[in-house]
Amino acid sequence: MKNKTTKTYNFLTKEQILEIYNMPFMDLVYKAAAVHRKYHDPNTVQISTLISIKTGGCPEDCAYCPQAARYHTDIKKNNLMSIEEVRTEAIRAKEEGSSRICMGAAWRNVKDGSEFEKVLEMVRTINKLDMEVCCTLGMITENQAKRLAEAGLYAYNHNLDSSEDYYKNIISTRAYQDRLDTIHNIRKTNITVCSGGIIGMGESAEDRAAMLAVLCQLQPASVPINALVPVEGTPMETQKLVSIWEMVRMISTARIAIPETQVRLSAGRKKMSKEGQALCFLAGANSIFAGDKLLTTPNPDVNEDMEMFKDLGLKPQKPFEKYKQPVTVEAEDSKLKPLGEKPKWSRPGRKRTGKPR
Ligand code: SAM
Ligand code: DTB
Ligand code: SF4
Repeated sequence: MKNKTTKTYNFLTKEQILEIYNMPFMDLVYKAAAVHRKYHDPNTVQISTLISIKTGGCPEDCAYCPQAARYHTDIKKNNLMSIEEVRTEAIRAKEEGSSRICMGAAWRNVKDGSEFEKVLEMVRTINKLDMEVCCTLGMITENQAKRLAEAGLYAYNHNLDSSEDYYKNIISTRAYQDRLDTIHNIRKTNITVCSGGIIGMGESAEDRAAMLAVLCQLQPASVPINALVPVEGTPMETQKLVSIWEMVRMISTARIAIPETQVRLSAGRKKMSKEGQALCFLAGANSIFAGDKLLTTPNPDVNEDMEMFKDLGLKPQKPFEKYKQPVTVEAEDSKLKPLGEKPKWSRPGRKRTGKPR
């Protein structure tokens, strides 16, 4: 059991990471598997469950995202769920073997007010179920991060998604620095950082290596690797699916570059064979999202996942194996108040260059 400590890490450069990424496939997987075994139990995989607590209608223009209001996608929009609905879904997920709940909201940033108070109560509710609680709510201030920590939040997910260079091609309503600023705010608390990206958006291997180099500096406790799910109506609807070989390369490279992190085999599993996923686990992926839906897109059937776990002899990870469970402070005992800040997150407004490269 670790506390958040200061440690010396071996930070790799983009060039070193690219060299790893381009190793002969067999050498790469062998090396990654060896690193994985040194730092983790290779037969244990964490099962997390996503709950989309507020779906669609997002003001951002992330080119991959079906929840951006400006794209015409076929998703069912929803206002913020009730605390009771979230509790029921979390209990069901726990019964199905999940040890972590990740609540996602289609927000650009968190605003102080009744909706945020409700999210804080959702965090308290799930922490009391003895499950790891993660939130992904967009950009947050230091005070909001502290309030989430006080409520018992275990992790905050905020992806870099790509390299700083390529970011401008996929999002124009915020800058890379905004992402780093939010991560910086989270790191001022005991909340663990979950940050990763998407491959298959037209980025180069150099972009993938550059993103991993930034993550290597940040040393997040968890790194999700998503394969783009091209959704009809988004600017990325015609992107070719990323090959399993690229996915395994990315997972292997993340495992070698950031040995202690949980590497999450995230979006894209629906199109992967079980053999392909087994290669990902061998290469160091030790977490998946289970449940028939991610946030809005389909995910493999839970029974099929359980069958795969049985075939591979994988066991679900218990909660709080890596970091200890936070203590929840009840709303009435809280020392922290909303500050009603209006932070100046940037709007670079750069025009995306049409089709992603
Ligand atoms: N609004 C918040 C934000 O952007 O941080 C939280 C929700 S957002 C949907 C969480 C993450 O889902 C994104 O950062 C992105 O990595 C991933 N994601 C969204 N759409 C995706 C898609 N079509 N394929 C793969 N990953 C996707
Ligand atoms: C992450 O990196 N992937 C998850 C979680 N963090 C929030 C979300 C994937 C979303 C895929 C598209 C969708 O279902 O809407
Ligand atoms: Fe989707 Fe999050 Fe971007 Fe909004 S900020 S469009 S929810 S990825």
